[in-house]
Amino acid sequence: MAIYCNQTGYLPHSRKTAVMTEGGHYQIMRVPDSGEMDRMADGEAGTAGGTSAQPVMEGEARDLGVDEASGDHVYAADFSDIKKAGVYYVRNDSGAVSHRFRIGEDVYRELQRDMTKALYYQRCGCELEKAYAGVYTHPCCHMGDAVLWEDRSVVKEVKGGWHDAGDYGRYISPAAVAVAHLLYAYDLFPDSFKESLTIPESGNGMPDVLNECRYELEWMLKMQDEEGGAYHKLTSERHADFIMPQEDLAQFYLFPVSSMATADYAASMALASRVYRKFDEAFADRLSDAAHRAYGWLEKHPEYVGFKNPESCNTGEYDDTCDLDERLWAAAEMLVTTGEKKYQERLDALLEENLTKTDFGWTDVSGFAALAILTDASHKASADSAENLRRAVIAEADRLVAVSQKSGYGVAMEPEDYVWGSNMVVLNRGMLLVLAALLTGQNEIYEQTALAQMNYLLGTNAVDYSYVTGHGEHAYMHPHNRPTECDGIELPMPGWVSGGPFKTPCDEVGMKQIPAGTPPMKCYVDHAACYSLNEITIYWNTPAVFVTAYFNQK
Ligand code: 9MR
Ligand code: ZN
Repeated sequence: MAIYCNQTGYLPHSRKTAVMTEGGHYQIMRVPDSGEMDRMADGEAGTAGGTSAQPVMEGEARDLGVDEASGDHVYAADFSDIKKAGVYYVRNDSGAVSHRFRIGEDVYRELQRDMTKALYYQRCGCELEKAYAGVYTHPCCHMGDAVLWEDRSVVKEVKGGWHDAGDYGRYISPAAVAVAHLLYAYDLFPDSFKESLTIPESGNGMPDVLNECRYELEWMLKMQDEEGGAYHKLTSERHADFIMPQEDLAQFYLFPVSSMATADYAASMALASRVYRKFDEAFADRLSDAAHRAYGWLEKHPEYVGFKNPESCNTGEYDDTCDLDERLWAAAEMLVTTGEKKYQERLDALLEENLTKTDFGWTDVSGFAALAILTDASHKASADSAENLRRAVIAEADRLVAVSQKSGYGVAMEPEDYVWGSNMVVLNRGMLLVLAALLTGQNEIYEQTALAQMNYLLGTNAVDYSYVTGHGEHAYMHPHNRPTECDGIELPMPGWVSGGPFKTPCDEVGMKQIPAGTPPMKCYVDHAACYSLNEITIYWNTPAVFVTAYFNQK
């Protein structure tokens, strides 16, 4: 018997349910805060039970039937009516208790901050100093020049950027997508980004989320070739062993330009030029110039230029079979940034293709085109194109609401959606629901369903884990992340989203520990060797920042 809840907490006006694997009677217990405890000790609280938790609500669990993705028969303990800020837990008649959680307006604030600050720890090519990194310091890493994979006589200085994940590679499409999640979040919800992240640039007049993104963007600016194409990636030939980044002295290579990377590059650079313009004209001009040159490359290369790892190379491939969604995003961003007719025509033409229009991941970026066009205050797209995108967003949001309602855990995931990095799917769906809420005057069902995705991420799931380090009584502890494994510090850096369950794990430990036939939602192990279940990446954190930033505005 178990009771699962969002171990971080619930906003006062949100729908709140814990999921139980047994039916019957439940009670919601409120833990007195320290001020109340002091008053009780002074005898002011009368004889109401000393300093222990008090039941504040009770009810009969609702039978939800069998949840397909977990195989569990589950029951809901609803406590939506509790709005008073405080610390609570759920218990039932068999004596089972949930982890503690908070109710409060600010439950997602520290979470958003930590998930954003996490990117600072990925900085490459600089020292992480104690003043900013606390115990997670390390000297400069990856300081050497890179050479072109295809012509070793060409040497380039391409230091900087964020390590992509638990490995030390840096890849353009994932970088573009991560930066985009953050820049759109800042652009739409600026009030949620007022807090300092305590990074070297803090206090310079620019919001810290933009300071942090600039670290990545400055590196991206170096990743463009003379013709405007973006190198697909910058990595060593093989993944480093489990060593600290400063110990990784392998040669890094620039791998060939791909159309996918170049289109993502054009789109994210155009977006960045818009967002940074009011803070730094010169930087915005550099970004805009890079976007235009990348777009020029796309026009010169209308055909798909893919990327495959050379035989000897085992670092991330980030390949794709279609670049039309990337080209769609690029056209949309160039249109919103410049207002030029030629981008409008290109966008109209690409929207005739059979594309999804609602994804925010590294393989399918079509949702960013919708986001850019539908939140453009000056309505530069044709009315038909905007309507086409809007319809796609609302239809997908409605589908996700239905999937979420069917799930016993409230997550908008079908059993087959538990792929490598399933938490990215969960969070990208959270983003889509937020976009739908934005387009419909904060439609409550979209907002509540977006929050349900956060509930799942933070503990309302069949393995009882909060998938964010440092957040929740039972947060996962062993991310597949080289520095975390090597730094000798027990606690991982806070604020890292795990990739999460994967129905067909492909790392050795995961394959060994997860019996065949395990339901998809339970295909998870909190083990540092599980790169297909428990890695971290920049682009699994950033959609969570987007979703929490929406809810932190209020
Ligand atoms: O996140 C990527 C996932 O969607 C793919 O299925 C997987 C296999 O191609 O690769 C993941 O990306 C990894 C990348 O290749 C290298 N850095 C770590 C990434 C996360 O595991
Ligand atoms: Zn590095």
